[in-house]
Amino acid sequence: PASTVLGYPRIGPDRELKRALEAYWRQDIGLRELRATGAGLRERTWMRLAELGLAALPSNTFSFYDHVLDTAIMVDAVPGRHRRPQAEDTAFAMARGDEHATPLRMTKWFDTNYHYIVPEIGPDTVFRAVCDKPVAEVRQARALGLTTRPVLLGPVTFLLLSQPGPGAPAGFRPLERLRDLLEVYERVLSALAAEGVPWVQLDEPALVADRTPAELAATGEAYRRLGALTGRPALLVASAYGELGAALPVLAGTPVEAIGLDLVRGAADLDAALRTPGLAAKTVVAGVVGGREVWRTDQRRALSTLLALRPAAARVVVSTSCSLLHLPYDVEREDGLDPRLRARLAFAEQKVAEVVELAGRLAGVPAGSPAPDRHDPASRQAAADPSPVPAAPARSPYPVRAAAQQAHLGLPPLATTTIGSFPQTGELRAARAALAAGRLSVEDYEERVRREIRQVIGLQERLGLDVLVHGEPERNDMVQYFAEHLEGFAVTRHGWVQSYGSRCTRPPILHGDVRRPEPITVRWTRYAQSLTTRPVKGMLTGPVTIAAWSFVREDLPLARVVAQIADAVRQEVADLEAAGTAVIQVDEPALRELMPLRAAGQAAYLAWAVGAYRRATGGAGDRTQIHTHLCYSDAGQILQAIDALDADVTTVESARSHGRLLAEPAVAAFARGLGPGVYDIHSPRVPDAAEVAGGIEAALRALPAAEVWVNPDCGLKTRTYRQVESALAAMVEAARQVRAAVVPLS
Ligand code: THG
Ligand code: ZN
Repeated sequence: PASTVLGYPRIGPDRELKRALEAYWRQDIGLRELRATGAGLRERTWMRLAELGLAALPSNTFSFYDHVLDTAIMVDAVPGRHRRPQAEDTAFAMARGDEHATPLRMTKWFDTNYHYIVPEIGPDTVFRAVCDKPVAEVRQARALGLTTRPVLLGPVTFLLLSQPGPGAPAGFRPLERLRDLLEVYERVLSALAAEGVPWVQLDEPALVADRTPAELAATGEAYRRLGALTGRPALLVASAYGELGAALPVLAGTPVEAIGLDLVRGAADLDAALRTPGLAAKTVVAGVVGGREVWRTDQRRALSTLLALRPAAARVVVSTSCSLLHLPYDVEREDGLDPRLRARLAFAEQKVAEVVELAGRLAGVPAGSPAPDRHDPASRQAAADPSPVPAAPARSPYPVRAAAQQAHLGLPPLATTTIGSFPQTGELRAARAALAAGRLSVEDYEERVRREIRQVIGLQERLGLDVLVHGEPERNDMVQYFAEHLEGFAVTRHGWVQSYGSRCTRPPILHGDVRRPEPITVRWTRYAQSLTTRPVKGMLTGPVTIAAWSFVREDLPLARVVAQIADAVRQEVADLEAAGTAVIQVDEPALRELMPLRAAGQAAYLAWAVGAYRRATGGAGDRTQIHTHLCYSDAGQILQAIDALDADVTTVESARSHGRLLAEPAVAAFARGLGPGVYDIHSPRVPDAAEVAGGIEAALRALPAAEVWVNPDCGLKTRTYRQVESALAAMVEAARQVRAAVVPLS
């Protein structure tokens, strides 16, 4: 029976890759040991997939950091500043930067919580085939007696996800380099054919977003050309994260042997496939098992989709809707979950078993049997959706509030603050583990947390920051923490999912109605405020982000689920305010992430998402300053929506995108507090005051001084105290210098 998956988690069931990477970066282990860890993880994955009965195994889905980055290295699109003798070190220099070079930008991968490294492509980038990695994985699997299907990021998606290199002329688009890049892909395909590889998978998820006629034409050209290569492996072009729509007939008109469809989020591709005659001679790799959801697959429904598809294609292979990268490994290990909930869940291993089972069932239905009647329950998002009614806005217009807040807070222009979290020390993590294991009492643990808060407040006072934070020492993760304190959520013990590089999260599982049994953050914020006369910001996560970074129930429209969370956040805002908190930050870093990939659904999404945010924050009084923070959101593109959030101050990432944000016309029109991050916290590099001052001055060229806030571009959780102390000292010093130089003394 024909079965496969488009990709698999790679971090390791116990985050073995994370541990090895971080040990290598600390120079505790060498490259040999790091490579051995990688090889062990790949072997384990292939053996497990084979054991579960999967017919066709993918390879090259492993990565030491990110598969888009690996693709840039495979085509030798490596900026000169990042070249190192070993490919792994080149990748790490590109991804993380080091004392010699700033890193490439990092951004969200489609509508997921995974982040990829953005390649830089210019008119002069010299492409060259560097096939070592895919070839080495094929050989490693072959030594185990296994034939694999190497997975490559497709050339069209690779260029569409790239950004113009630093020297590129205005208006240059990386896709202009497609023809040159195809030469390299031809060489890679030939090299894989020479290894005896029968099939190669080319991932083209960029085709599920709206594409211009020129982009679709380029796609057709690319696959006609790769298809015409002699002596090549058979080609599977796979989509994911939505429907191919207009791209489907384009691909069907090329000589590729197989097309992969996401029949979960892109269910409309089923009818499109039946109307696409070019598919009749091809294999359709049918993604009927969801790679984004943790719920068990409805086998009857999936089988009916597979049977309906049969007449459209020469062969139907059962598969997943996308790579299983976004799921934890194994739900069987979660013995802390309510068994009734666990019985409804499927993580990566269970999804593979579902694919295998469906392939067996499909094979058991004789070809030519009539397809059963399809019942297509409208998809959840499209279901009749009584969009939540935003609470009547209790707040005055922004200028009125801003004056009230200024009178109350008395902050200087270019006020300095941080995004909320301070470094999570090993000691703190150990204390949390000891608490969980019953080796530390709640009282002792809470005293550890209070000690950390005292240190963080003391540090910020010494550095001279204007708006302080308590540092979030009580939180493992900004979403997990709230999920642990709200009804309706379950949390896992081992359910780690890669976010970027070595960093992972454990997405909570939202399975029931959300309710806040009692205040969650108030006592920590109140304690921090008791230690200082400067304002301490309350720190909350917004309703869209809590939903986006969880696995959510599917029996209610998403807008309704998010509105329930918003009501819980609204109660927390009210309690913080009642406790005397003058500044409350409600982060919405995932606002952009849940945005539909196609324009058609975006306005409706933003309307309900913004409505939920206002429902969460709109109960605050005028004097209470509401902050929000968005990470890697290409904030310029959704600044209008950010404006509609009606927060008083917005902090955003902008350090790594080299002032691109500030150039957006919408920034000049943004008449509220704005803190474009002045240094990149995702890199271990520590900036000096002059560099930060440059960032502040750039902001002042786009915005009036009264609106500019000075802050890092994200939370400081992943940094060390050494890095944070120097960087924040530089930041405060830079703000002081610029204030003295450009802001007239009043
Ligand atoms: N939480 C969640 N999702 C996120 C972020 C987050 N998505 C976007 C962005 N932030 C991604 N960044 C990070 C940054 C740090 C970590 C994870 C994602 C991180 N994780 C710890 C690790 O891997 O060691 C584990 C944290 C824990 O103990 O729970 O540092 O902030 N949900
Ligand atoms: Zn951030």
